[in-house]
Amino acid sequence: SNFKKLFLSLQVYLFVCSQVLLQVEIYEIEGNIFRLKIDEASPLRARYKVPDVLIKEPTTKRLFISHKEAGILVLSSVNEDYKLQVTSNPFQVELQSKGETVMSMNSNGLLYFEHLQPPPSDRKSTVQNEEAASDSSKEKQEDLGLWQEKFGNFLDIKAHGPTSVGMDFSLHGYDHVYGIPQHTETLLLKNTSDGDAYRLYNLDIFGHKIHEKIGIYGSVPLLLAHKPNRTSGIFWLNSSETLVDISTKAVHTPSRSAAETAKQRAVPLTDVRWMSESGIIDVFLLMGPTAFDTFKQFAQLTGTQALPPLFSLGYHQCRWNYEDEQDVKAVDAGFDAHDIPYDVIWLDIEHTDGKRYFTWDKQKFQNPRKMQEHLRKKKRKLVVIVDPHIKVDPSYTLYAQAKEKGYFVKDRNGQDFEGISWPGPSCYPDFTNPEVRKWYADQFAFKTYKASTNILFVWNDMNEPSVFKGAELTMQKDAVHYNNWEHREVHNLYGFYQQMATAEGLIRRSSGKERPFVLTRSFFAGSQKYGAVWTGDNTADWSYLKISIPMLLTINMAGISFCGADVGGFIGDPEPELLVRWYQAGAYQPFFRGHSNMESKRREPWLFGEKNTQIIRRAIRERYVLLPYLYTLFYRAHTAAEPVMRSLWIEFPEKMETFDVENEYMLGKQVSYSLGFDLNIFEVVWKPFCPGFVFLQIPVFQRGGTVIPLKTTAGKSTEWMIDISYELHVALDTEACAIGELYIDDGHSFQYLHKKQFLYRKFTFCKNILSSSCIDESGQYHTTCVVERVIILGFGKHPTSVTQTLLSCSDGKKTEVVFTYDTKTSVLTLENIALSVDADWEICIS
Ligand code: NBV
Repeated sequence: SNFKKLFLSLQVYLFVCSQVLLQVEIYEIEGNIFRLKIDEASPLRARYKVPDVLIKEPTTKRLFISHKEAGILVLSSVNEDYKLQVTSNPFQVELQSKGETVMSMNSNGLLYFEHLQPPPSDRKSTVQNEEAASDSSKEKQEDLGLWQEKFGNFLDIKAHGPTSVGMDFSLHGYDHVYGIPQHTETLLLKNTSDGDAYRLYNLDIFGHKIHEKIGIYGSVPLLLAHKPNRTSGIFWLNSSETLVDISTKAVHTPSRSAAETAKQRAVPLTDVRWMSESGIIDVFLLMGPTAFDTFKQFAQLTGTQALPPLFSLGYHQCRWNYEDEQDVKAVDAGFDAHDIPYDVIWLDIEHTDGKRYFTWDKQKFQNPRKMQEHLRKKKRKLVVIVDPHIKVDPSYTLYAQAKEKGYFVKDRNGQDFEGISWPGPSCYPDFTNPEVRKWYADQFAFKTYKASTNILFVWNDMNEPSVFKGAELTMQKDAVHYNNWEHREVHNLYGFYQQMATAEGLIRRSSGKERPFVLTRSFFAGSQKYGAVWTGDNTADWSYLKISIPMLLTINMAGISFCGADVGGFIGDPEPELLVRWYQAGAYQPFFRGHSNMESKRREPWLFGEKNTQIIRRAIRERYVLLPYLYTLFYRAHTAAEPVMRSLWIEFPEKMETFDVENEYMLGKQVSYSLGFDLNIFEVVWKPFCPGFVFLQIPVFQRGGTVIPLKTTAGKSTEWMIDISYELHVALDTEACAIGELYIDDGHSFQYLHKKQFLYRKFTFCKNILSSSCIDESGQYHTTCVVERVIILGFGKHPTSVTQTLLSCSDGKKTEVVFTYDTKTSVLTLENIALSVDADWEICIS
């Protein structure tokens, strides 16, 4: 009778240890997302619930009870697309979409929840009083053992005792799972039946090996599962040390059809078990059904990629270290002398006064402001490193202030936690405290950060946090943060918060006007909102170039499009061919920075002979020419959560042969990059899974059916290129059609957001007409830039005439266009056109 009773959420209570009540909450969230939360109904003290990662409290939808019987409750979404069957004994939840079981939870009975207990001493007395305990002394010792743990020489005192949580999920019909960066592993997640679980625990591992499941630098607890007709995701929102076990198997189910009676169908199934050291179980089930839907769902929860300032998509030249002002000027001049574009030169830790961040080494950088003015004139930028550790030095203002205000993370005895890092003894700001973040952000104000100017941007390194001589080279888990939370609860958030505060600081120093650029080494779910990440200290070896692709694809899947790997490899010295190949790869990756270690030989692009300089120059120039397309992709990442760099399966979700490809990927929908192809220019290649890829340059292909906007040539930096005209590459599909788009704005401010100062255009080629139209009429941005050249690839016949018409112009006059046609390659080139980028026009070919 109560069939249609409406529920906002379902709350179920479970008992663990036959004494402690757990509360289960199940929600449906707008946009095909479900949330399952499990916490103790009345814990001894609150358990940690990750704050600041979800951009807002998700909007829940109504679920209703569609079936109820002893021990079973079926909840349905309003449109009945989804059903959740909740069983009580054993507790299990099965999630169905239109009758198809997609996921089930706790089907292997691995749900566990270490409920909070009184400390052993209190408990002993309670228990003695009650005279109810078994009093074997061994048992007591084991009991105590759970309240502390030894790690090498480190003793971790667990002030609140054991607190771990875990649960298993079965993904039905799936045998391809991806995600959970960051590991130096393959794109496809491997079975961990060997006992080697994927670990999510941000660590600084210098000289890390490849093909390891230990976590490095950053963590995003998001796993995606894919099968030909569906993609699903599991987002396990927990910032403590987390392990993920994966096991894929074939399950034999009885056949349903009569014809198949004798046979059994083997259906793949992947079990994923998540285990975290503390917190609660708070998990989001992203129901897709497409990969792009899961990206949107994750972005709906954690935000989209911040739109980078255009300069930051250019090439970055870094080294540990560019020594002094003369060095900076010489390297900068070297780029001009060798006609290589670049946008940013970077300063590593040695530029500071004794590793006191926000200061300058007065000998080496006597006039940093003048140096920045010099770079500004060259239309270039500077990035400086700002690590989180703060030198213990009462005469260092930053230290003195933080000390006085009580802004440092504390040790378990309530003293400022002191670790060793580059400056020697150091303390660590507690970025989990909003007041500390505000104070930190204020340090970037021009008047506070002496000799900083608005061309200076920031790099946050060592923010796992890295603590020399610390347990696993990080902060002890029993250190204490804001609101008395132990470090173990917040560990994976430390870098996330530092980048958040830094980005906020850069926005604030410009009174909210300018977009920040902040690169971080450590990251978590949601870091995309604050800037870029890189994969850390890789090695100058071919295997690291190869692994950079699956690593970056995985980071992209986890919502962080703006990522890259050190070009050339940070540690060691690449042989020239490796360096050249790395530039060619990096030019087609979202964040493009050459970087090298202190001990590595100098590596500026012109140091390897004229031939290699020429190839590197060509790769970097190609990057600059491609920037209109890349910037448009970032706009899509920012507004529609589409990853910039995509594994092939994302674009070809039904082609099983793409599911494990990791030496090839798509840049947006239209360009594919492939490590190791060598073909002649403009040769049409027919790929088994997608006919119509047209070869552009080693080893890059344009997908048939697309229009890519490019600049006609590269300039010295992005700022030099503002007025350079555009070129469209139209690659026809088998129907002789193509589409593409172009996004433009001022490249640096928030006016695209607040004042609609943007231009969003569409190019369509159909029935031999190429037309330019507006995608978003609300865009107000104007440019004097024109489309100067159009290259149509795969045009079937020699045209007799080509005309252009400006549609916005009332007379609609047709004018002739000069063209050349190459019969051998079917390439039609239209030259000297001058059609405004911001106008509607048509080019007709007959
Ligand atoms: O600040 C020095 C380096 C930096 O160049 C590198 O990119 C970081 O990943 N940093 C690590 C600290 C020292 C590493 C040995």
